[in-house]
Amino acid sequence: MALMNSLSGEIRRSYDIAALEDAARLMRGYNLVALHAAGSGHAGGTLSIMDITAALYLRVADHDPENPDWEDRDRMIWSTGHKAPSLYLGLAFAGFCPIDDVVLLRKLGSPYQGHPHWLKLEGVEVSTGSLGQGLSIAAGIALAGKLNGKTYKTFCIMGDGEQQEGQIWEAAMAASHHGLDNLVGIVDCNRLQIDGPVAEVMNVEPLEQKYRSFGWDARRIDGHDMKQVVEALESAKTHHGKPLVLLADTVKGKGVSFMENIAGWHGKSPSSDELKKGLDELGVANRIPVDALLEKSRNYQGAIDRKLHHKMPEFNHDYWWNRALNMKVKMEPTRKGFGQALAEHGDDQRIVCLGLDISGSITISDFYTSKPERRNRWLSMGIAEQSATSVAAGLAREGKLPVFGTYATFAAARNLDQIRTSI
Ligand SMILES: Cc1ncc(C[n+]2csc(CCOP(=O)(O)OP(=O)(O)O)c2C)c(N)n1
Repeated sequence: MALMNSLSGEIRRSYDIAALEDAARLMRGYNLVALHAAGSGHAGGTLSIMDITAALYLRVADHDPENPDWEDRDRMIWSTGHKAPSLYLGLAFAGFCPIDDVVLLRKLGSPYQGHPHWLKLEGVEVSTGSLGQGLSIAAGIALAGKLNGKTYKTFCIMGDGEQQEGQIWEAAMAASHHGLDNLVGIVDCNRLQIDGPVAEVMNVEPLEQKYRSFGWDARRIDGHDMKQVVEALESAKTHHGKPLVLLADTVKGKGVSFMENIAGWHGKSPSSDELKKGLDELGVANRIPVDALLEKSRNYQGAIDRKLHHKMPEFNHDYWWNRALNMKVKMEPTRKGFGQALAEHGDDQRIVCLGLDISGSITISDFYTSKPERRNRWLSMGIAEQSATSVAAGLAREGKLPVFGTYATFAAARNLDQIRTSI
């Protein structure tokens, strides 16, 4: 089935393989425009998951854009929340919201936030962004389905780097323990994360064997072969006995040659030239009203800027810090000081640095970049903040001086109990 009228059971629109391939190409194009208009966002992973998104939202999942909360709909949980633009385009192409509105990505007050917010846009099942949590939510939704005697399926979209989070494996255990054969995991195996190849940051393979040993059925597919993707997702709809995971081999940045397989395109948006080149390569430049979309985005931003301007107090003099010439100083982000201090003082053999797949951004990697002899004291921990916190506690117990860093939200809230108990 697919996109349907939940009252009459009629199919609203059906897509064959060629139509899905075409939709995915167009969705990739809109994705590039939205990322460019936002000036930030995640190009690599949104492009790698787009074929699966098109297949799921336009053909495989039973859902109804006129009735987003239809109780029998299939549920799609985006554990990998940074791929939100793909989710928005899946919803938009399915008719849940206007396609052109997705260009308001990441704008203040817009429903199309950088990470999905379930209260802002219909069709978004849950808010996500902190990696590793979606499979547990999906397990809860699947459990509720069983309790309520429903036949819907719950699909959970994850990244391969994300598999490093321990919570995934707690959820995997719970899913098989409770016999959740109404749960389908989808892993976007593009083999890259922020700090580099998944195999080097923290190897997660062999995923097939891992899921099987946790009591799941597992199947590897080519995540860009639309026929294979549709066949796998459609057979997942009738799968029984165990929870099922589809491990989809994909290419990060798929469809745009200069983005493909480049870790640096993880969290980057295209410039004007790159946008033009990308749309040409995708063959959709003439099918997307780029200028009108960018104008829409500019107008929205202009209105926000004016609104904010009116809210700001007016002063007789310009008191803003660092404006007056006699007090001008060089502005640098504080995180740079972190890296500089580590570069300067890292010769102390007790110092060990723990990387959490965000190393360049917070500059913790400056510890070793110009000092290769320190490389053995650089410990990549993957996307696993809780375990790394306790690993740091163990290192400290043995006299090391562990330095640990990631974004505050993952290193003060997520691992609070480890800090409270051991550190
Ligand atoms: C708990 C948590 N830690 C760190 C991050 C920051 N972060 C965002 S995306 C990402 C890499 C994800 O890699 P992967 O799952 O392979 O996704 P993909 O490469 O497909 O984008 C990280 C570390 C996060 N969002 N959540």
